[in-house]
Amino acid sequence: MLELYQKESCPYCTKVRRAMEELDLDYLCHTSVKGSPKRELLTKLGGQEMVPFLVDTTDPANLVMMYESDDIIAYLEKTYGKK
Ligand SMILES: N[C@@H](CCC(=O)N[C@@H](CS)C(=O)NCC(=O)O)C(=O)O
Repeated sequence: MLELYQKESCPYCTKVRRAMEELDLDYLCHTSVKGSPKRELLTKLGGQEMVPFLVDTTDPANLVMMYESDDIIAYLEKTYGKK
């Protein structure tokens, strides 16, 4: 499963959401505003208090977690784009 920690007002998050829409990907969206429990969880998971943050649990043996919108989009296109 793909999980995206994001917030609506963040342009980098918008860019990632659009890419996911274009790739027709289903994902769990965690809206994580400052001070919220989801923000705390994201900081605990990734080590930085920053969105967007992607978690891909599709292969439990190879959990993928990443920040940086461009890196996230490149990963999604490479992993889930048309071959
Ligand atoms: N280079 C990063 C920039 C991400 C970024 O600046 N995110 C801002 C929100 S737009 C952020 O997380 N700021 C700290 C915060 O909201 O707590 C990317 O492309 O993903």
